Amino acid sequence: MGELAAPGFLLLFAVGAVSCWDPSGYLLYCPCMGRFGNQADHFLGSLAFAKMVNRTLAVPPWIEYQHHRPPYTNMHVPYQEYFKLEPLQKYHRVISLEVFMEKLAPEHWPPGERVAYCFEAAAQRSADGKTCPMKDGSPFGPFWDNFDVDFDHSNLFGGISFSAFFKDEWLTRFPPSEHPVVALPGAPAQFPVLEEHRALHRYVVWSDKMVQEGESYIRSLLVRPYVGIHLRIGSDWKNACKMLKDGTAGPHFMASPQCVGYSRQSAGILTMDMCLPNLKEISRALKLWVKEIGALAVYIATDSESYKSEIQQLLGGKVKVVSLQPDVALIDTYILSQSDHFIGNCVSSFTAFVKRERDVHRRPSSFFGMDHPPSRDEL
Ligand code: GFB
Repeated sequence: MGELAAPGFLLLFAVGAVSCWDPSGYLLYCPCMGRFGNQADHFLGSLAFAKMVNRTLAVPPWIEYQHHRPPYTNMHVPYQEYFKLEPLQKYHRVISLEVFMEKLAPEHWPPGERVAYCFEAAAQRSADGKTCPMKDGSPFGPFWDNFDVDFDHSNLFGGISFSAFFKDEWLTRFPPSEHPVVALPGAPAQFPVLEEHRALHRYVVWSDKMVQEGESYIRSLLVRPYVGIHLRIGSDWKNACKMLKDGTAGPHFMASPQCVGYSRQSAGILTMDMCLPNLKEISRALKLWVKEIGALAVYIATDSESYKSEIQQLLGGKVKVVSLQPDVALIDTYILSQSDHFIGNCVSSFTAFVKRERDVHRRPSSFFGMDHPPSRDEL
């Protein structure tokens, strides 16, 4: 996949001298689809796209939707809050969007000269049919408002996509001399992340703050070996999985290629147990893996009920069962990623992040509903 490390001078250019303008141009986008796992999938694809078109990627903040507790609005959390920026430079030139806006935009991308780039089809929805919908509604508007950005013109394109097939087209249609900053309404990437971009996860490295916080929870609450499980069973998820039950969704459903396979022709079966495991399936998988690794503790990460007492009862009090339900969801992903065995949800991109992180460090993972070939009865 051409993952060559950036030469040393580029590292210096990008890390040390962020206020130097990159004549090869910049790529900006709003991570405007889905929550953390979706945004992380899109981030890997966008990083690959930035490298393909040889533009510095302005790494956007994570958008967090805090509608149920203060500040009851979208939060824009800098990438570096959770991960380090420097390891990304080993793959390609990056700058945080915050630094881009503070140090470079005033001179090189000033108000009045901000061009939005989007597909013609996206602009057709605007009043004049020619304006990119950069700030229409949430999270689009609040995202750019967070950086005091308004767009002055639109540049529409059609007949291309973000795939490698159109690399030359991107380079000839948008030379950096004429298009120094390409700002897009969404990620220039597919969801779920393409199989060939999964390995880019190795450049996503936890921030020191996350490691300290995560490790201190593990030390104080857990005993090794421990099994980590991701229970994605909340109401939005129940609704999503209904599409599988009623046949509207096929085997490729959200993040499911991670477990049924990326090829549409040879994709495995996607069962309800894989999408929405019930207590029976959760118990079966847990008993199996607790026994298999001689676990002394179980960590439950969940978007809903934790089934903590049921699981405690199931394991007969010999295994410590912990669920933190932290305010910062990323603490759950950290603890899951460090577990001795992980059981995830095949369809969830929150699980997909943990699975990729574990693959990078060669830690074992499995999925609910998948420890054995599914039978027809489970469909
Ligand atoms: O991460 P995410 O894109 O994964 O979105 P899916 C799920 C969000 O739910 C996470 C919370 O980012 C968390 O905020 N969440 C889920 C959890 N599981 C846990 C957990 O174990 N612990 C904690 N603390 N929080 C997609 C969404 O979710 O599902 C789409 O991105 C849409 O917007 C779709 O809702 C149905 O891929 O699971």
